[in-house]
Amino acid sequence: MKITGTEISRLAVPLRRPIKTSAHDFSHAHTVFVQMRTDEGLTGIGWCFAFDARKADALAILAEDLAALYVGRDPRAVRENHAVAWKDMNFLGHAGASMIALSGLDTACWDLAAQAAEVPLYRHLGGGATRVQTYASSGLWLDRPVDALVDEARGFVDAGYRAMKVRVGQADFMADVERVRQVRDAVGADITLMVDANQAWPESVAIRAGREFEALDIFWLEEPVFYTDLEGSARIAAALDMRVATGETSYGSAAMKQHLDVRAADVLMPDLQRMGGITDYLNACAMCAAYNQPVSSHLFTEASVHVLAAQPHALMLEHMDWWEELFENPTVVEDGAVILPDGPGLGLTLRGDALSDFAA
Ligand code: SMN
Ligand code: MG
Repeated sequence: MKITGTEISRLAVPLRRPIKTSAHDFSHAHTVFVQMRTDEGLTGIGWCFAFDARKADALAILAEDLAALYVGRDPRAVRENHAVAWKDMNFLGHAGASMIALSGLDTACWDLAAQAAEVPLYRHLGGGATRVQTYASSGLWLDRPVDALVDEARGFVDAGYRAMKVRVGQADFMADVERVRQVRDAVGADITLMVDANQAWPESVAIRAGREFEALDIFWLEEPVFYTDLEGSARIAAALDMRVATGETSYGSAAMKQHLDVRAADVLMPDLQRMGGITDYLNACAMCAAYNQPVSSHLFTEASVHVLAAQPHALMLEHMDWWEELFENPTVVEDGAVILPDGPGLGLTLRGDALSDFAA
């Protein structure tokens, strides 16, 4: 089987609930959508994105450049294909835009490899789980007035979620604590709550805020400090009884190893596109296992669920609804878990009009 070519489409996908965190204020996922074709009529899909149209245009050019390297290669040799792209990326580097551009292609190639084996991707990766515990994450943004925040939290429970993440990170951290307290009161003790500070706090504030969140039985405190401050994050993780989660902003499994070496957090949450796709995400998962640390995900629910279903040490899949409208069979959440699709590969069926509906 050979890859014959790759179509790259630029989409502007509107977010149902525009994002507001201490680091983001965005309304669209400007998406680079990848369709990798084979001589046997299979199509593998993947995608990457930016929050800005011109940045996504730049990603599309880089993805087109890397896609040429896949032509004529066997899609089942995913790691070999990845190595070819990896070598080519040496000049621009294994981080930033070039890494993000690789992720859509590498994901599409894994989709093809599993389709060729006629099994769902999670089975191809050795997974047995047919459902993965998840948390609602496309909402509970920082700009919600507290009444709306509480309503949204109740809505997630009604929709079948058993866990959700509230954005924090205000300079007045006690205002965050009060908002989270109101959510806790509304959803009750049985619902798992996480908080995400999106790197906003100095170390000392993060520790004081963390103590308050511990009293509210918060499952994890995410990205308390600037993402390169691994030692600061490690000190926060050591000072708190609650879990600290981080890793979404760092690139590649090598960065995950640096996190693990200094015990920067209790849970790592590699981001599929910052891992450059599934190949290096799997490498990061293997290292988490070797360091006896749980592994989670960041964005990209549809692809990450396959990776986490194959990790016995997985802890909570992030559920984001951003790309759901592209597919005839959007992600199903039942009783707090994402149900793995049973079709071959990623198991996603692109809606006929999706690419034209959202064309940038
Ligand atoms: C996040 C990251 C990027 C965009 C929106 C929200 C957040 C998360 O850090 O972890 O979901
Ligand atoms: Mg986060």
